[in-house]
Parts: sequence; structure tokens; C-alpha cells
Amino acid sequence: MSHSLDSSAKLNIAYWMRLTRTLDDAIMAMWKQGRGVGGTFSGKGHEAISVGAGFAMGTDDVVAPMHRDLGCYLVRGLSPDRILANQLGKAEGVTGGRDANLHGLGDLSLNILGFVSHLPQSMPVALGAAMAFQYREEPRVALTFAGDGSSNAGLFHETLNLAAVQNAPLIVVVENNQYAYSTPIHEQMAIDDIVVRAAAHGVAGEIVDGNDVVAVYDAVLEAATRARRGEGPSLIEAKTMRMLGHAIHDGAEYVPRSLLSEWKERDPVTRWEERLVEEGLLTPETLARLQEECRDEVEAAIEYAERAPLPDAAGITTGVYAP
Ligand SMILES: Cc1ncc(C[n+]2csc(CCOP(=O)(O)OP(=O)(O)O)c2C)c(N)n1
Ligand SMILES: [Mg+2]
Repeated sequence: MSHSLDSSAKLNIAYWMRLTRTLDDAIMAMWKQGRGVGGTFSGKGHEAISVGAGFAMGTDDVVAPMHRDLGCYLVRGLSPDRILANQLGKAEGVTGGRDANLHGLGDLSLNILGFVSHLPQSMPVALGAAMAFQYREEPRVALTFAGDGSSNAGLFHETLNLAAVQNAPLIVVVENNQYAYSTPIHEQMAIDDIVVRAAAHGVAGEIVDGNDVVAVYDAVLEAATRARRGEGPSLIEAKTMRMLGHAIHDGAEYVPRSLLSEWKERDPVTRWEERLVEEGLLTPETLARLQEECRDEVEAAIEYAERAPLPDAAGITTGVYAP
């Protein structure tokens, strides 16, 4: 258990985890009600990873989250208003209505690199940022994420290899959620642990319980400390479960229900809340209030985003062609 988290940080983490879950649930409900635009992804089950990893980064560090990392965007300062406005294709969304999804959800003023695509196209971009920090002798780190499926792609290996050769301050959190779309992990690879791929490239590797926010936070913080000392890249395999389908259109009928109920017992959000109640940092009453605050914040964001204007059609070519 981390000694670097004081009571207020622990409560902060509880807030970010609950806000992430509440926003995620709201997005799923809106899309099912026909109030969404295009497709969307859920990160249900991934909250300890996205919040824990994001929380371990300094504000000067760069993060390149992916489609299951709503928590990381929130922790880094992208408000639910802006996220929802983007998801609904509104002018005030992060991409100005260009992409009504989690793709492109970046804001360089917050040191968030926009998500390029899965499999894992953000990884070499994050490595580029890490190499720039190293070149300028800045004590900054780049954090990015990849899925289990992504870890089979060439780009994953090329990026790890170059990161190791360059001794770059890069942290890759592999979100091993047991499935890549409908393909279970044992049909994707002949190894039990993805972390062995770190050793193959000369990168430090560690496995963590991806449903334990402090385990993720500790591992990422330690990797960042090592990277700042010039000790190079790290890969952290966070084992978890994708609790819904690949995206909103996918009912995940191919996932055994027993697997889901097994993982539900280890739900990262309620697990952390229960732990704080046990520690006496939350009472059932203060916990209920925190959950209500998150609901109110998400409700307000939905109202804002649904009322926000669509982009002006006259500007449709702006930002599309290089000047
Ligand atoms: C080159 C390419 N092929 C296919 C896809 C479609 N695709 C998007 S995500 C995905 C699976 C990703 O699985 P994983 O890396 O395990 O991440 P998860 O979605 O489980 O978090 C696929 C096949 C894509 N984005 N890019
Ligand atoms: Mg996966």
C-alpha cells in the first residue's frame, strides 16, 4: 500500500473514480436512448487503471490516453462538459465537432495528446514526446496505454524496442481486459502474461491488479520516478476485465457470464469506496453525498452539451487542409 497518498488524495481518487463511472454510465444510457451521435466506448472496469495512472503523473508530464481511459482525461482536467460536447459533435467539443467520439480527444494545454486510434497508434506519438523531453533534458515523462490486442501489433513492438534503445522516459500501461473485440486472450497469444514482452525488448516490466487503484498508482509512480532518473521506459501490465462490449453496438454475447460475475466482485470503483469506508475516511453518508455530487455534475454536463450549438457548416473545411 502506497505511503505517498494522504487522506485528501485518497478521497480525490474516490471522486475521480465515481465521476468516471457516472459519466460512463450516463453516456451508455444516452446512446441507448438514441441521444448519442455515432458510436461510443465504455471503460467500465478500467477506472482503477485510467484514474490511478493519470493521478500518478505530474501536470508537466504528457499523457496519451485511449478509448477506455475516460478517467485519465478527467483527472488531467478535461471537464465532463467538454467531453460530452465532443461526443455529441458540438462546436465546443474538443475537436470542434469534427469527431463525435473519444478519438482526437486531446488538449495540448493540458498535456493530453489526442487519441489517434487503437492498435496502438498513440504509442509512437507518446514515444516521440518522451524522446523530446530527453533531448531537451527536461525531467518529464510520457504515459500511454495499449490493449492486450494492441500488444500483438507490430507498432507495439517497434515502439518498445525504440524506447529501450533510446532509454526514453516512456510508460506504457497495457490494459489487459481479456478480450480484443470478440477475441479472447488465449486465442490472441500463446503466453500467459503480456509483461514478458517487456523483457524481450529490454524494458522494465511489472504486473499489477488493474482493479486496485493504489496498485496501479504505485507502479506508475515508481516507473515515472525511474524514468526521471534516466532509467528508461517501463511497461506495466494491468490485468482487468472489459465489463461491456467492445463498443455500444456490441452486446458481448460471446463473453461467458460467469467471467463477468467473477470480475464484478472485484469492481474497482466500489472496492475503493468500501476500502475508504473501512479506513474511516468515508462514512455511508459522506459516500452517498459524493455519489450524488458526481450525478449532479454529470447531469449538468449533459444539459450543457445537449444545449450547446453544432458547428457552423461554413467552417467545414477549416483545419482539414494544410494552409
Ligand atoms: C489497424 C486497425 N485494425 C483494426 C482496428 C479496429 N479495432 C479497434 S480496437 C480493436 C481491438 C482492440 O483490442 P485491445 O487492444 O485489446 O483493446 P480493448 O478494446 O480491449 O481495450 C480493433 C480490432 C483498428 N482500429 N485499427
Ligand atoms: Mg482488450
